[in-house]
Amino acid sequence: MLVLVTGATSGIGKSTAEIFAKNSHDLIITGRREERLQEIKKQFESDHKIKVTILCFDIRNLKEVENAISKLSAENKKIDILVNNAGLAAGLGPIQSGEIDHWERMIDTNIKGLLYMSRAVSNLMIENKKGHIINIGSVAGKEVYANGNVYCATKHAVDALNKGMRIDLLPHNIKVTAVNPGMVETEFSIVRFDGDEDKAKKVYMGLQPLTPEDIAETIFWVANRPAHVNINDILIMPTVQATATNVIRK
Ligand code: NDP
Ligand code: 8X3
Repeated sequence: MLVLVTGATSGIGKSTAEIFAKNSHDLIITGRREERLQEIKKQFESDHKIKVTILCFDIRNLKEVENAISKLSAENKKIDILVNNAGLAAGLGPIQSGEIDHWERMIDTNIKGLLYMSRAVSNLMIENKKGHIINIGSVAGKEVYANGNVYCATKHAVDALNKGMRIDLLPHNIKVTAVNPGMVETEFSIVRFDGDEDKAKKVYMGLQPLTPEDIAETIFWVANRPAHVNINDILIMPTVQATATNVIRK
């Protein structure tokens, strides 16, 4: 299988790329941090004897997305699985004082970036007469929590797009799945709090969050169901987290 993972430079995306690499699948990995992409390529190609293609671009930029996908070799255009993972939360505060730049980053990345990638890659999948799009949503796409307003809205949009894509791509033998995690310890909270690592650590203090590997294993399982089986939607939480806000801490 050839697997394209967006946002593979850290967290869930990197672990997802790794589990497919360990299982001998070729990869196309994307992100903005080229040095990290190069390191990952070098490591995976030498450890797992697979081929890794790097696409370094900002998913918010339609031209960059279309360029990157249209320039893929004929072999690399036969993408079996697209993991729409690149995304972020920026800020955590009430709507009346929300930072416009935070809102635009989240909307442009989590909704528009995901749409640009899905449009470009689903057309290749239609040509190949098969494919599987795995959208990384969130518990924030299932419920809304205080101060999560715009992030929750973007993940609710992913939830809706996941359903819409499944309907539209049904005649084309393309599976569509959403994997929706609760708290996963990655660079997510560092990004959310604009680089404030102390604040980010507090999010996971006194509890055992999910690891990016937990989510990668779920994605890998979803991707490996028989041809006639599609997993529509999964909500996966740490055992100590019942809802977005009901968490047990020590
Ligand atoms: P990380 O911050 O560790 O990883 C985010 C990835 O997205 C990075 O590889 C980053 O790459 C990429 N990315 C962000 N913005 C852009 C952009 N403009 N263009 C291209 N790539 C971009 O966070 P996670 O691994 O936690 O997040 C992955 C996904 O999981 C996100 O969609 C997030 O919303 C979702 N999620 C996370 C949860 C959590 O608790 N961690 C829970 C539920 C869902 P680079 O910076 O190199 O561009
Ligand atoms: C990330 C999970 O609860 O921080 O999507 O919004 S949460």
